Amino acid sequence: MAFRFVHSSDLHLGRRFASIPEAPDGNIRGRLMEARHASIQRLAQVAVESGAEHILLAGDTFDTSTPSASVVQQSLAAMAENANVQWWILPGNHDNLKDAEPLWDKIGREAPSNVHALITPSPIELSSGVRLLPCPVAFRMSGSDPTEGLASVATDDGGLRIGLAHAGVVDFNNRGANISPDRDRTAGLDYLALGDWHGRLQITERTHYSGSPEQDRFKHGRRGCCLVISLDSPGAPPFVEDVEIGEFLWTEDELPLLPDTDVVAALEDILPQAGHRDILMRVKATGWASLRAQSELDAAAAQCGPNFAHFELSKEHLKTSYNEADIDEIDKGGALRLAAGRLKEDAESESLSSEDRSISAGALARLYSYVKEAEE
Ligand SMILES: [Mn+2]
Repeated sequence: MAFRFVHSSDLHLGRRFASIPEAPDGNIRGRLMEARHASIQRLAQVAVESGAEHILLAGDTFDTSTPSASVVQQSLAAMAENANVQWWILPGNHDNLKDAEPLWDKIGREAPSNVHALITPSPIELSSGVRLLPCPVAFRMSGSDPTEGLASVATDDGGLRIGLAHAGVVDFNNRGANISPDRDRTAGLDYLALGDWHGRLQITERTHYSGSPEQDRFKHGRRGCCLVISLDSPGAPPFVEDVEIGEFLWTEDELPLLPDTDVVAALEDILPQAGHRDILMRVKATGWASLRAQSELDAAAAQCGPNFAHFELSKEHLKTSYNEADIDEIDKGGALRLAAGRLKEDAESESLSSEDRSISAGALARLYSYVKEAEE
């Protein structure tokens, strides 16, 4: 019978999401933290539904080396709820053995019987003929490949060998301590479960990053998932199933504009159909738009933004196309018109630096919107 387990990583329990601005009456940071905690229950549910008894967490289960007592205790209590599921927790770089020593001591003392901290690199028999080979991160910036010793870890009986480690393979973070991309082969592993990279990523047939079950940045473009791995027999290729369990979608979408684009319709076109409350969306406007179109776009963004968990419109890469009609709308004559004309000249000037040009362009766009607002 196949040996089946769940692979996840980078839960970052207790992360505070300080980079997400809190809405005045909102609680988005609280909801994001809560979703991280809830991923424990979701992982257990996937394990139960797929008939897996073991969940391997490939590092960074906790966001810091000193999580609060309530983050730790509530996490352990959530793991204890499904007594038939065994949790195997690997120290990662955020919660490495050295910096997080009190954390691992606490887990050692207080963990329920189905939660196991992998604080030594000794092989563990998960099931008859199935060995887990953990590579705990000893300290941050260790400078060496944490899986280096795996080839020499003998498991004499010719059973399954499952590696568990936390580091980059390609040089994600320039840490100079990356896992050799052929480690699965050189260490005779049936599967190598990795953490560190927060998006889902396959390295080889046998080497995978599950990614974080809840995303925390805009670059991955899909909800977080976990992996259900089935190993039929030693040497046979693993069967890997992605199970999407993330509550929040983080998405960055480009909004390409031309001077004649209907910006409101173009924005509506790229908005997701439903579920806005659980979506963090960043819209990156590019191309060209008139002052009028930019002001309409701002108004449309202000209108739809509150539907979302978080919404931001970036116009950093949007250039302004000027026409006399827009400048006329500011004023047909007088001081305002003079100021507008001067800003337009500077915004288009070849002799000014691009920074000065964009300051003038921004000021002109703001002047235009103030005038439009005052008219309303
Ligand atoms: Mn991480």
